[in-house]
Amino acid sequence: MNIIQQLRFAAVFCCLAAGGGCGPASPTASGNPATAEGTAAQKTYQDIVVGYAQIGAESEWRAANTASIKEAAAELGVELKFSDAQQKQENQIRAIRSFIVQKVDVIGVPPVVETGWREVFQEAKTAGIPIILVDRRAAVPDDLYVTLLGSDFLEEGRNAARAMANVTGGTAKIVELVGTIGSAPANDRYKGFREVLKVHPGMEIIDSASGDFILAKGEEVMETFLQKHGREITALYAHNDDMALGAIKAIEAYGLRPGVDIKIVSIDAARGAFLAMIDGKLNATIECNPLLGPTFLEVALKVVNGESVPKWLPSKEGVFYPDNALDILPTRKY
Ligand code: GYE
Repeated sequence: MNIIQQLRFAAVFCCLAAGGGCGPASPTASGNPATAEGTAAQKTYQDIVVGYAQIGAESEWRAANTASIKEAAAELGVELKFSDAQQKQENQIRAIRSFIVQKVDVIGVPPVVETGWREVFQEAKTAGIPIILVDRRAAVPDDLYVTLLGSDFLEEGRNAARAMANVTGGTAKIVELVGTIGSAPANDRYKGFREVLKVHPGMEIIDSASGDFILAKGEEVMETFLQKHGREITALYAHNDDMALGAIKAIEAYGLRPGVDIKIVSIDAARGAFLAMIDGKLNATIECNPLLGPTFLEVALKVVNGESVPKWLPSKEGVFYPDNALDILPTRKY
């Protein structure tokens, strides 16, 4: 985390600890009835019903995110309506509409792609149900969602390029496995990486294609890269760990050594990445925290109770290398 992020994180944390009220930059939660202070009964976790329109189960990250939401709800006694859209935006939209019909108090959604949400978010707003964006951003006007909880994907992309410079010594012919096309993390991880590449003229991206954040697709696309470019490839940047793990299989099948002949940097820092680093097959992973359940529900309750929350609650993230992967693995929660 750079200093600006640290300050921002500290500010957000203090703000939350102080119970919201973060000044003019922090709009009041939309969608809940205005209540005169002291007159309305404050709701508790047991009083609220929350809908979560999950994307699917494409990765270890996503599985950890789902578990975090479900576990936090069970622990706090929140009634959770959970839906799995199997990677399809139309299913997420359908789930949101069904939550509206069921009159839930708050809806959480990680938008699978950035665009195409305006209409359904407006429907939620009209019904007085606040939307909390969890994990991924949506391209909608600010008044259509209360807050975004999640990572700085641009910074993750920059950190991936910095890590790539570290592990390659600044000279590399890179292939890139992009995440889901049109998703906020794929867009930003693509852009952030290229920003930092500008100061490393010895590092060049020679090919880039989507593996949709899925292990099997990462393997498939890496096979194609190898058929096309063979031994010219000296490095791989994967937008998530699962695609890197799939690519590792393809590299081995091709007869090259992942982590040695082809240096690999990926994003998420899930346990599978730590195991690959311990095996010497992955050279770095950039952390992206999926354990958003407790904060999501804390914010949901605040919003229901009419408290203001910051427009973005960024996660705190690190960068990991193989040298201490073995020591760190037992402390990893996902
Ligand atoms: O990196 C990837 C997952 O949106 C941050 O989605 C998330 C990404 C994560 O499938 O593994």
